[in-house]
Amino acid sequence: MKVSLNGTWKYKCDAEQLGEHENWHNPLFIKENWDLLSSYELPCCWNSIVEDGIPRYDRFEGFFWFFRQFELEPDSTKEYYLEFKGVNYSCKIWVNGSYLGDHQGGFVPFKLKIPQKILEKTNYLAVEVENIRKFERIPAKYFDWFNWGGIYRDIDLHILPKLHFQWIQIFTKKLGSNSAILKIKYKLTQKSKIRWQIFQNNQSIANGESKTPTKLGEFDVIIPNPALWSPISPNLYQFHAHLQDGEDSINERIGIRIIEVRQDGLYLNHKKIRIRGISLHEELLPYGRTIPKEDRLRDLKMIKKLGFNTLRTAHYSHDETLIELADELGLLILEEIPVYWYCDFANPESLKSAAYQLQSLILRDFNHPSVILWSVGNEIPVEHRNCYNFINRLMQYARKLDSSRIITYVSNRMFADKLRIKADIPCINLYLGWYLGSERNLNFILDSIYETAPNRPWLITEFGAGAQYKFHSEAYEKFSEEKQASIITHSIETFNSKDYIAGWILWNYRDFRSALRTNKYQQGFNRKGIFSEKNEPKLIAKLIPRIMKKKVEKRRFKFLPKYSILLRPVEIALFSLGFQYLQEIFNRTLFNKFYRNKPLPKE
Ligand code: GCB
Repeated sequence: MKVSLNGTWKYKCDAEQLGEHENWHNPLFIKENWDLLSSYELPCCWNSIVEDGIPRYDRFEGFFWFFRQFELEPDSTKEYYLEFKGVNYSCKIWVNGSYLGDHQGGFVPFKLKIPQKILEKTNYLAVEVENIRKFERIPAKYFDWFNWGGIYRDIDLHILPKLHFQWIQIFTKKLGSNSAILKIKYKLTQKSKIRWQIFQNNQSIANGESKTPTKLGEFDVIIPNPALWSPISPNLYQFHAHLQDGEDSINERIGIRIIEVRQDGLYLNHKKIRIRGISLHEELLPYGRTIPKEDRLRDLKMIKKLGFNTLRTAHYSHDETLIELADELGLLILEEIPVYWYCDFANPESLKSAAYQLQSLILRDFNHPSVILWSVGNEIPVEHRNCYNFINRLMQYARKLDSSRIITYVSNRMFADKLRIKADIPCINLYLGWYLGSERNLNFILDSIYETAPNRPWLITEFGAGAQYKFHSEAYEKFSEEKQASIITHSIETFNSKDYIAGWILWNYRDFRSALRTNKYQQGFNRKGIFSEKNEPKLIAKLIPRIMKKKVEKRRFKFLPKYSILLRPVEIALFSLGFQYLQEIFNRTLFNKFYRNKPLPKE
């Protein structure tokens, strides 16, 4: 049984970090202060809390406490777990004054067991949350998105029999011309037999049971004439299993589909597919990350309507609701963990944290047919040995956890990246025309980069340009809608002219908040959205359906790009001499101006 703990909570900002010292987790403190504490509906980002008309914690980074009371009839035959689906970044949890544990990592769900002996009829839950950016964290200190804080995804209490399912993983192992083989793996808390059934449109189409009781089990199921899942026909099935020696059961929605990288491209269900994608940050004002389901649905419907077939959930996992909607609507999803720019790659604790986040994400989303790719890093300095090893180990780990999806990372090194040959598909971010050179050079540059990992399909994981909504310029000034439209149009046409490009992903769907973006057009927002932060379409949003459909001639430079390898030392020198250092100073200055470690004073 699952009981939602969403709803009205009490909260207290702890800018001075007094909470632990003054035992705010103690039920005595909570009871005594109950009427004095402010209330708010959780989940939410604390940045969105409005007090007397003022968003006092809008740019606050620091410590915050949340308190809730819940009632139950403790039952000694049951186990009790608290589940938090997203708390940024780190938290400590107490029930009735007893410490349950902590969690690090702002974008993955976690569960903590509540020992039976500490439960009472009326229980007091205290959660200390902290979102200070630190070099050893994942993401580290500087990133190009807003550092929302709080308990911003659902909170549930699970009341389970001692014998229950821990997880179940289902994937398409083989797809023949008129049948599919599904592989099903599961883990229980104790040995039991299971009985299972698969439904298609509420009709049972297969069933069975295990022969011997086990804790870890796996079996194959053959599905004749399967209705496959794809963006064009997102067919779904229902998998149901229950324990023969207990009461617990599990229901998973699945899709039958296979994704493969072949030498000449990406194949979905043995048919070549071209990725036409767009990225999205999990942010919508005024909600921050706690976006209502209807708004997520509206975004995805618009993305499909414009002609995209893929969404990159940049740069961390979004709420699982979004993935469920993508399963239903038919959108391919590229997921990633927030290993981003300069992390503490030499620190084993950072690697542990990244690996933990990867494992949790894979476990959470394993059964979603829309998810086809795991990326373990974005724009990281792979030319450094520590980073190379870090990313390589994460890719190996991801392969061990999931052999049914594409494993990769995203690079912005044109020539200096020697690791990309080990990724299932090389991915590159390229901002020609915006940060570097002109989009007119893309044709040649692309063919040159391709030579660093030839004879394989490539993904262009980012490209784009910024524009302020309603800023028009006949002279194509930077940040005008015209300039943005022109760079993006030319880029898409060039990508479509290359056989080796399996697809491209435009940066970004909607303008999003970022401490790094402070010029007069940006004003705290990265403006590379094709929609403004208020969902107003820019010029490019109107043009995109036409650009996608336009037929382009195939083009290729043959001879010169072969020598592109000679540019490797130049790029390495650029990145290692000074660039990283300058970027660090630049970021630090902007971040220090942007975030506050105190709430705004009361009027
Ligand atoms: C990138 C990053 C992305 C940034 C984007 C930009 O390459 O991956 O996080 O927001 O560029 O706008 O510069």
